[in-house]
Amino acid sequence: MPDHVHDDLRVAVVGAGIMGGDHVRRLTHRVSGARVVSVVEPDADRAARAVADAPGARARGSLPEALARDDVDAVVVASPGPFHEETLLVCLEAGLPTLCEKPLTPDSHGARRVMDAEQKGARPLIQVGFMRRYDAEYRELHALVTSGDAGALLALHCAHRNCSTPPGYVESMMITDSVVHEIDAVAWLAGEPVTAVEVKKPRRNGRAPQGLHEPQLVLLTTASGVLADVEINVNSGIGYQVTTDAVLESAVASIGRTAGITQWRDGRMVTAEHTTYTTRFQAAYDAEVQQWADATRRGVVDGPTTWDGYRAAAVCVAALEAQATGRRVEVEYIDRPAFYAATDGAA
Ligand code: ISE
Repeated sequence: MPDHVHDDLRVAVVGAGIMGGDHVRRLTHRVSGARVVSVVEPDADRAARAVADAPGARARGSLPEALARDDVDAVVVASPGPFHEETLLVCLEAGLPTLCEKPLTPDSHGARRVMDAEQKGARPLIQVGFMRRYDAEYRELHALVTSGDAGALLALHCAHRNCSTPPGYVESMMITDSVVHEIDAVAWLAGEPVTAVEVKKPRRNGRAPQGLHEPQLVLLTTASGVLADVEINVNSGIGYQVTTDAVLESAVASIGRTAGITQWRDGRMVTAEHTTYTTRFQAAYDAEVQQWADATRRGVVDGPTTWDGYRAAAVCVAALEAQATGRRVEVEYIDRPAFYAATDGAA
């Protein structure tokens, strides 16, 4: 793609499940300066539903088939995490800017292979979909912490609650698919890496599917000692809630109470609550994808990079060990290659 794209960015979307389908609609109806030309999805019904939402888009059997048409400027990857590495290597080989949903890869070895391939090019091409950095309240909290107005950040209490898990969701995904959001957000808010992880398992919720011991408490410690406790509770049955209470030296700040209108009726007070991430974070996803499309047309990546994806994957490796053993595990990182700017404050 030329460094400056003047017409619409022509996007291939890989994966048309919940998130991919959502991105196709977003790119078609809410993002300016971009349009979907190809949808790559093995499930024919999903592919048909996605292209029906995007006039002019076609379903393709594979990414190489889509790229062979020579009409793709950029790629959005929204397939399951274990398939990301293979897809990203194809995108990098073709020199295409790519927005990859989290996790970049489920483990840090895969993330390193992607970094190695990316560094063969002239500049970073991949942005990782850590969309919480684009949520208005997360940004306000980030601004409060970085301003220093309320003193240093000391601790974070995070709750991450889903209604229920989809088929195929296994215990490791509590870390690699769900808490990976907090893993990035905590490092971003604290402005420094997570250095150690512990996982505590309270009494098991009998409603959880077989094989899932949950909820769990994931304790993340950062380089200067900020401690974040994350309640991961993915079969809570209560709705979709992501909240953070931040303890600073001279303030406590609370974000994520996003419920809708309150009604008083039949002797009860009822407040609507989100039930899924696509509505809870819709505005954040819209802002993320618009900003990505704008930056891509200017020939830059201005959001979380492969380095942030690698760093989150390294914490996931430690967290999986902590989850399996009950021990506190230190996180091991390679040094940041000069190719990647520090993006703790990016987005
Ligand atoms: C899902 O993949 C997401 O990214 C959601 O934000 C998260 O809440 C959920 O637990 C994940 O499975």
